[in-house]
Amino acid sequence: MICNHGKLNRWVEELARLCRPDAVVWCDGSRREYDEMIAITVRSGMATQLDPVKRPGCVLFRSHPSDVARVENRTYIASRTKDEAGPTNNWIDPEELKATMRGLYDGCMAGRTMYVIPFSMGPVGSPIAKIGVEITDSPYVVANMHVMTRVGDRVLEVLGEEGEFVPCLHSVGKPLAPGEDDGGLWPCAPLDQKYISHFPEERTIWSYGSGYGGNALLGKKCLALRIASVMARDEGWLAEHMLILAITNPEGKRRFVAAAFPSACGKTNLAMLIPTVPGWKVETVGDDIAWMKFDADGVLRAINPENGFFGVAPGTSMQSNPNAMHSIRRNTIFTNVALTEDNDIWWEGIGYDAPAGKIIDWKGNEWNRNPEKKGDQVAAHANSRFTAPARQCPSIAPEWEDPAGVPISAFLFGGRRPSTVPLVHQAFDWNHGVFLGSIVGSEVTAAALDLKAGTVRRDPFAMLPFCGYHMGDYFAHWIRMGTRTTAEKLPKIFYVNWFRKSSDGKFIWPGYGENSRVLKWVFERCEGTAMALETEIGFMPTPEAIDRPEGVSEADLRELLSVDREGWRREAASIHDHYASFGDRLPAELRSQLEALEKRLQ
Ligand code: SAT
Ligand code: MN
Repeated sequence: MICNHGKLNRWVEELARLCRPDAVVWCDGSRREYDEMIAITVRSGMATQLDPVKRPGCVLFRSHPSDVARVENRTYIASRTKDEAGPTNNWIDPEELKATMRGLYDGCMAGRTMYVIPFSMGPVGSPIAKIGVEITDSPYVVANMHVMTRVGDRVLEVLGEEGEFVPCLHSVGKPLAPGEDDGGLWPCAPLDQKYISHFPEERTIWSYGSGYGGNALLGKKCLALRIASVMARDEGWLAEHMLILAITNPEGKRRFVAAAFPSACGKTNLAMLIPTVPGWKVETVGDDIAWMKFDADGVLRAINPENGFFGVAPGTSMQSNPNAMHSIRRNTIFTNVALTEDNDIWWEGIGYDAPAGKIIDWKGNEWNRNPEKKGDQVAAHANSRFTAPARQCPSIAPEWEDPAGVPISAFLFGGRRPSTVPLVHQAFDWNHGVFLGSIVGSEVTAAALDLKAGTVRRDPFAMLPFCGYHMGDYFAHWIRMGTRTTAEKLPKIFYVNWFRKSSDGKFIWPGYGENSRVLKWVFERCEGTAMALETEIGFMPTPEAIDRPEGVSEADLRELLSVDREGWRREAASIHDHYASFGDRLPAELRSQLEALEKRLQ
């Protein structure tokens, strides 16, 4: 298809002159094109075709060992002023950053093909969807974008001659000399040359030097969260790091819930949960991102802007997430998992021992099954991934591609909190709910990174690495959103914690499918049928209101549903520290929420 969009054509020409690829290819989003991308990478030795019977249409990639995850310390919000980016983002002056990056982009695609990928985040043509165009020199990125977004001619049609798009420029940052090739290895640049840059005022993304995940698939974290959060602030909607699920009661009544958790809290598992409560059903709309707008009736409607799942492989098993395991049976791109002798995949926590025969680890070496406990000799990298089409998920909700979105009844927030925070509590009202979102965090377990074990690493709304502007203004935006419709139409807000531990360090709540018992209470609160106690921290179920799962005693449940006043007083003190970093951009409403909590705890 010929592109008639003047601005887009000029942008592509300008970048072709700067990056100097051998060829420019416009992507049409066809199956033939996807197959060609896979064929190119298999031929070059970068990808391995998996067993056509066990894993039809599946391939395995191994990245460079230095390029295995998002690089937050190389991720920049280059707004005009540092203050606009706020205390939670890395900032460089946009002109300075562009000058540096232009130098890097100069000739960076030598020996490679430049692909132009028109893509839609959200069902093509949905009033909530947005269009992006990614330029990349990586066929791996093209194939992944085919799965994770909606690519191709349909998008150019909607874009027309002057439609709006977010320009996304990506290069692996490894130009080739004449006659040189990658030798079957994953191309990328050294860490100090990696830049994942966002220009929020221009709504533009420039990424250089990494081929992995959110650094390179620019529709996901870069567009759908960092840039979209800025658009949402300006245009009065919400771009959130949330899963969306549908829950249906035995009478057939459906409600939709969106939920935000920091990483490693089981978001994908919750989105695909199989309820243990008889007669109830949970279906998946999305597992990572939600875009939400009020419709003409004042109902908040959400779409999943993505088209696939980019899930963490290790720990995914038929026990923890059978729907994910079924989703990755075919047409799936695996990255950095282990390869079995019969050309299948394997990872730690897949639910069975590695099969007999040679196992090739994520670095491409023969795996030593009995490492003498030296270092972490895992076969699959801890952040290894599967890229799978959402439509392959057995629990996918029939409405998942509805361009109008699904009506949201409730928000859940949560984190890993071994103490203090109960299994579930409900906010008194919208502003109290925004307060709960603003204090989301997980307790640091090992003496990891920069924090002492036992301290809470705050991750407000699970947006810490993804908010494209000042977090204090982001809180204010949430407060403002609560004034756009009536109180009855606003989603109810809940805080959940699946991770309470007993004094002997064991999880009290079994989690996984049993979390449906909490979802049931949430559902019934939205219906107005469930009883609740008013406590210092919010509305809470009585122990009788939650069906007790096997292995949880009455005393356990009472502990899970009690208010730890001493713990919450310490929590309030820690929230003061957390809030101090936002200075005078912290909305007064949240300061008064904290004061009111402290008063109630006195
Ligand atoms: O690598 S991604 O940013 O796409 C996923 C994640 O790290 O959460
Ligand atoms: Mn995520």
